[in-house]
Amino acid sequence: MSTLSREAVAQLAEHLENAELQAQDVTKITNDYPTMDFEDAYDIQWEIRRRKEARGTKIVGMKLGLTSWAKMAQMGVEVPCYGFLADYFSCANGSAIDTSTLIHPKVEAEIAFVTNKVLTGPGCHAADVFAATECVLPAVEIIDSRYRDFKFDLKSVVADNCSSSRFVTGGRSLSVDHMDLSTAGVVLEKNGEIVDMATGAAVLGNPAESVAMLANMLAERGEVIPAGTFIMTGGVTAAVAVEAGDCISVRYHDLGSLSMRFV
Ligand code: OOG
Ligand code: MG
Repeated sequence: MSTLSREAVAQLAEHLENAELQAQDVTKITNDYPTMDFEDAYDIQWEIRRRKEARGTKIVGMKLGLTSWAKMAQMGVEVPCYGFLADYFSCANGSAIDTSTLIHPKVEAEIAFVTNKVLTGPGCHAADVFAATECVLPAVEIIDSRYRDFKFDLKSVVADNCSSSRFVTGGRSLSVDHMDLSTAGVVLEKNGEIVDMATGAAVLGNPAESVAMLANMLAERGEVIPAGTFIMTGGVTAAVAVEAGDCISVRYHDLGSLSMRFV
């Protein structure tokens, strides 16, 4: 049940999108709208998406956030969320990422899926996801909360498209039946030093569960995951802050590696 008027949703979407486009942080929106609910929060996110599409931006995928204990503990939020990926979020493997367009970026190592059949909730589960997966591939997300000092609650972060900002993918793609995603290791390096590591099981036991969760959450709004969707399943480790001058490299078991530098 939403509590905000259409005008308030439109105004908050504009406010948060401007914060993103101008790389200017803002205070969390629940400070001013303490009674807003989750439906309001997703209404704001979908309105930001509508604003971008109206300007010609293409939506190139979806992401889940807060799907590992490492991330939930880091952010103090214990429920996963989803967001969308816009075309200009995508950066090539090995590229230089301009920090002047960002507020306070952090990187996360993730495992991504590409679907080849529509996935529909409620009741979508990991086996449905395996049966609808074209391939899995490595991804690094660069998150950049629009909220001051990354301080938010779940409703505020949902409205802010779950801090989505940039992502890098590439490496090597594999079919899901050629690997065990739960034991697939990931090693995250910053400036040549290992800063964290994890396996795919960090994400809900198996990252396929994260894709199923997306289908089930979208069903609440009458939406599905179309065939051919690129989906990032959420950081396997805590996110690592980066600034201009930093180099990040992530090595994945069987999926190759991804790297980027921040300028
Ligand atoms: C929210 C987004 C989290 C992930 O992979 O867990 C996320 C945040 O931590 O700012 O993208
Ligand atoms: Mg993420």
